[in-house]
Amino acid sequence: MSEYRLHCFAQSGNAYRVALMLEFTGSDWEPVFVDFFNGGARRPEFLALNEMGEVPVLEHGSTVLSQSGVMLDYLAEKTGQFGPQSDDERREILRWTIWDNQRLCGSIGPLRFQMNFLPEAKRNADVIHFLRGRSLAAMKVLEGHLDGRDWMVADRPTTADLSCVGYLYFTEEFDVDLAAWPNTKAWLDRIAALPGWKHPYDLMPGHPLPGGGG
Ligand SMILES: N[C@@H](CCC(=O)N[C@@H](CS)C(=O)NCC(=O)O)C(=O)O
Repeated sequence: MSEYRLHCFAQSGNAYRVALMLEFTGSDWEPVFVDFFNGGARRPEFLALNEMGEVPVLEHGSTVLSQSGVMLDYLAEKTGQFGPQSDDERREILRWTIWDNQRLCGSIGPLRFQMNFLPEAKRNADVIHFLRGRSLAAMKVLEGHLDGRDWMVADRPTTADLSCVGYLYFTEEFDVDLAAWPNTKAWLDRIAALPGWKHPYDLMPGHPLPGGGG
């Protein structure tokens, strides 16, 4: 059995950031497929791992973690990579990770879900409009922050970068053309050029979905 086990599925940007961290750090890890679209995160055995009913979950020996931000922090500490080198950096990484979870991926994740994975009869144009507004507002903050800088927090990539990219390699699935977001595009290309980078659909199991989409 691998040292780390990540409960995940290919369409999950929340899981992607942790899978990417495991890959970038050369960790010995394996994905454990959660059949999310068929209720896999609501089954008793999954809820026993994470009472929040959310993917991802990371297992490392007897340590079981939920919340990707916690996992990134844990892995930075365990591997000595992508972590802070000062108290100021630690606070900045935390600040952007919380913002990402709440505003950036916290808006894009449900937007993409509404647009791609919810059965068409259940999609709601008002909800999509609302989430799209929030997503674009957050992307504007990101685009502005990346103006004149290569990485989110430091002069090197940190877990703040890995957190924020969660859903941004799926932009065509929520109808965003990165040509209009040059700083974001250049930053995504920089991350994709790091050794070990893989697209989420190549890194985690479950793509393509049997019925199409994602
Ligand atoms: N802040 C959490 C978000 C996790 C999350 O929302 N995961 C989605 C799958 S990508 C989920 O499990 N959603 C379950 C639900 O909305 O009920 C994290 O970063 O781990």
